[in-house]
Amino acid sequence: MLKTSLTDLLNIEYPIVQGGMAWIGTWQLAAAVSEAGGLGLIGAGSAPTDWVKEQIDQVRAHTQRPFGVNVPLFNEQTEQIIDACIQERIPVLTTGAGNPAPYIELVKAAGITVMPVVASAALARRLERLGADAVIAEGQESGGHIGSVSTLALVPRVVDSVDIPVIAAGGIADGRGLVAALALGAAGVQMGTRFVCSKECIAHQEYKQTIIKAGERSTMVTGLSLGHPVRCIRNPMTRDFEKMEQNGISEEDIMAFGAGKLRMAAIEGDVTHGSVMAGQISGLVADVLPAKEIVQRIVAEAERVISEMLNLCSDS
Ligand code: TUI
Repeated sequence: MLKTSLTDLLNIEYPIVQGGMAWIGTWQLAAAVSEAGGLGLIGAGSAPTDWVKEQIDQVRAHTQRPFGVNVPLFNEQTEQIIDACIQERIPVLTTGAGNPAPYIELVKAAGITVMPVVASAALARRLERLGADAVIAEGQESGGHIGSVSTLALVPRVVDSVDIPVIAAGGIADGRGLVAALALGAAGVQMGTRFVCSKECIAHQEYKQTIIKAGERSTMVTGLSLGHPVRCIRNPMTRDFEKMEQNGISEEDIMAFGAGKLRMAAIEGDVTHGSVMAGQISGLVADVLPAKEIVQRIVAEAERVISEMLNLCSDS
């Protein structure tokens, strides 16, 4: 069960992709998710190219299964990182926070499967025409850098606009979310927040506990007025950020204030002054589990929900 066009495309067991998260999407998590039968991703974030190469080597040393690298397109070394991915012949490249049109042909020519994150049906259509193998339709429930459309509205629009597999992201952390995504026509899901609270994720314990303590109303979006919306858990840092935006502080000064804040929270564990990027689904995440158990529980729950739904349709 749970074989879809995505499991076929990626040669993976379950239609579950890990979000490629800056700082904390390291080889430990990527290898664990891939070993569990999903697709693990290294999050290049704003890291230098050499770091990404080391992570690729480490994933390869720990699993034979397919994996990917996520490159947010604001990384100053985007071109070098993509070149390194091509040299390394990684199985899958995902992109985020921008339009990857200039890179698709080159990456595809290296035999790499390309799956851009999109926040609109129009960009999904354009990228399919340029050769994208699948798209990740990411709703504004997600953590970190986001678009403006919610998952429930975005995914069916993207599904109706392209013929390639669509991966739903944003607001998904359990088997019910996976089934809902499949019901919308998606071929799989991508989850970030759920995998932050995994044993293998290197995020600081304080960061994981902040997600566990959060409810569904605990996040807010910073940077909307600057055109760089980022969802994080509300804390003194987001309140300061909000005040700066309201008081018309210059974009340059606000960006300088924001610099380094994700590392401060995720690595150093300063969840008061740092940026705890996480999705609205934080409210549903209640424990830290091994990545394998996260994947297995989601698959078992999805299968149970699907069979209950089939019962709803049976005559007896
Ligand atoms: O990339 C993400 N989420 C991220 S990247 C990141 S790293 C960071 N570090 C410090 C400060 C801020 C960020 C944290 N979170 N998600 C993928 C994503 N891509 N969400 C939305 C989009 C998107 C938006 C617009 C993709 C394409 C797009 O197209 C615009 C265009 O040019 O048409």
